Amino acid sequence: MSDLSDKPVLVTCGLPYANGKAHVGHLRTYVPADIYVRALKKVGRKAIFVCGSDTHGTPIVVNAEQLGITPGELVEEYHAHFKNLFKRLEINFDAFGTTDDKENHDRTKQIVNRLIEKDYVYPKIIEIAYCPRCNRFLPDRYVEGTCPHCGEAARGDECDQGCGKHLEPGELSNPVCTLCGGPAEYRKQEHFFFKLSEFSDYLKTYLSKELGGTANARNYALGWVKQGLSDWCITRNLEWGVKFPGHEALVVYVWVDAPIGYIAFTEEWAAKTGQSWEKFWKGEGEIVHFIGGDIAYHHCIFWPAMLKGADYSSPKAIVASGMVKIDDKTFSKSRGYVVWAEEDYLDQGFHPDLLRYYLASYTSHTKELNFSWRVLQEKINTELVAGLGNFLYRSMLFAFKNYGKIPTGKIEPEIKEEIKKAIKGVKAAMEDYEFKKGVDMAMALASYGNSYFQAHEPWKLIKEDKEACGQVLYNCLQLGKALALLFEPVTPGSMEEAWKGLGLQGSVHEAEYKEALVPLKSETPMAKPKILFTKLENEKIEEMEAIFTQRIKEAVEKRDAKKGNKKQVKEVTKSEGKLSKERTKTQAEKNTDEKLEENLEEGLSQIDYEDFAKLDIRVGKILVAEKIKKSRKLLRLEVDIGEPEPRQIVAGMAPYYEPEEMLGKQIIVLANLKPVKLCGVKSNGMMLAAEDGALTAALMPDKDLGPGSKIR
Ligand code: B3M
Ligand code: ZN
Repeated sequence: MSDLSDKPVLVTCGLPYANGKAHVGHLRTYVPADIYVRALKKVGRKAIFVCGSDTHGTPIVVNAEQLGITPGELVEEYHAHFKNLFKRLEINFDAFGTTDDKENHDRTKQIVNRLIEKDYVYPKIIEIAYCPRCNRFLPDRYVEGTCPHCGEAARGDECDQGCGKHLEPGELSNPVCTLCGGPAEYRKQEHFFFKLSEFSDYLKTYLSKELGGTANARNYALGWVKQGLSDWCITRNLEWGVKFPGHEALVVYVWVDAPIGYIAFTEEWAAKTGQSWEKFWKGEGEIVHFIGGDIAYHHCIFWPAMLKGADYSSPKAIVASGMVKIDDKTFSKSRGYVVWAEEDYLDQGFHPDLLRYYLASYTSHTKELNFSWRVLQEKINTELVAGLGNFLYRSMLFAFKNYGKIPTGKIEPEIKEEIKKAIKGVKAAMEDYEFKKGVDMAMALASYGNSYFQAHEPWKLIKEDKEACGQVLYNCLQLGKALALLFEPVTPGSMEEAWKGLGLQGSVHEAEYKEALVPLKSETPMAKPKILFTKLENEKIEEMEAIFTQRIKEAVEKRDAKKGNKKQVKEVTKSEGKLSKERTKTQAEKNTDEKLEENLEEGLSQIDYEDFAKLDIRVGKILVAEKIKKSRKLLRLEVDIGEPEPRQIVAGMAPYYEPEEMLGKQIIVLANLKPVKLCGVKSNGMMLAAEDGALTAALMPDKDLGPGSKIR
């Protein structure tokens, strides 16, 4: 397609860690990749699609250790889970291996040896975090501490909470062992480095002139190269992984053997089918990687440098997807903002095509995608059911009932033009990885079909002129055939049904776009058509929302249980601000917080009425309530507390109340608290709330009182 010539294409997807269940976030990459491969085949391209489980690295070892099982046992379970899930979603890989397969061990060793031979690898004594209590070196996630670049809390290999930079061993400040929680120390040890810095010029040219795909991945990577590349430590002290040649106590870093999995899985496919893997990795075949935007660094920098160094072909295109939000909130398993692909979706009886359609058509591939049950319902009911499904079903049903076969007719020129236009548009959009645009263009043909059907009123025409009506229906069914082909990459299962319903031979999966203009055979018998898409009913969506709400509630409870489950009337604003790490506090503010916390911790001591009288607590009426952009927790309120001007108060209530439901409510305000700034917004006063485990409620008087009424 546009980045590509007409050579065979190998498409890959970022490898899921065999470490946890699949969720909607994962699918944002896999579904469009599968759509792309199917669309390639629809224009007659030879395309191979491979992927597999990422089985190495410390997250897997740490998890297995916590569960008391071996890493091998852990990855076996999740490998089976992913494999089965992809099948259920009709994401059809030609090979789906694991990075622990022999093919990958062998290929990784070959590549590392080649890099050593070519003098791209050198040993260096470096400082590695070591836990004297656990008596072991602490690679990657076995150590946590402070990021040397931004000062935020970070893991050994990545500043996950702050600047997002990749961290090399020894870089982390204040290292702490994650196994025992004790302070770690740095000890000297020999490790092996890849001379990444020598590839700067190569990467600059490659990224700016040769690499296709989406601009997001390329541009970030180019920026990083321009900032200067450091050599890359490619060994770790672990037992689980691919052994570093000649050093039994070391394995290669997971980001060395994981992408090499792409080659190993191609080899597995080649062995299975008797074809050549070299044609992609050493020859003229073209490689397209689909990845999540967060792993662009690894794919655009480490990986092409390794391939170049070891004499393999470089990827032709890297396509990076945008982030996924759940109900407009940042995806987070620990907070409950997650939708599991199996238990929340497939096992609930939802058809895979609906989610595939949602993921492809919500927004463009590189933008942020929000998943919500309501939006799913809305999109499915108004687009798939009322648009595409309605047109296909009504055309087929009308033809079946009145003719029992494909009526006699030919494709009229207007219809031919519409089909040609749609194919051209869809093809171009898919070539540019603009999946939403492609789906919208295909849907425009369905709308055209609906208008055509409506305008020709076949239900009247059939009574007046059965032959003319047959011609109208023939056009509709031909449009239906084109639609089945155009939508097959997105909703494959349903389009196979449509294909059969039209009495067509073979499978729509094998057919190409160009067949859309091959006339249907008049007189072919039709079977009773099936309804292709059914409406998502309110009750089901409400049921799903209830499951989701319950999950968030449980997550909050779990977190609160961890915090010690305090039952206090508390200052919501402050504690939320503290939790959210969203601002840096002044020392003075920290001291106040600590004091407050101490008081709460110790239990409240007795006070005199004079102490209480110092507090100016009043009834306030909320005039304005809105979310603060940079914060998940905070709402900005304007509250009438009986003063000439309303007070601006920042409250940590966003997780518990929608801004709209707070409007006009009467609340209790501590009016004489010293102002503070939260997330850059001044808070002049404090809203009172009570917390009981998962429940947080604003205090509100049960009678309508005038704003400013005193609490005594
Ligand atoms: N296993 C998953 C991720 O970081 C990681 C991808 C490897 S791709 C070679 O998204
Ligand atoms: Zn330790």
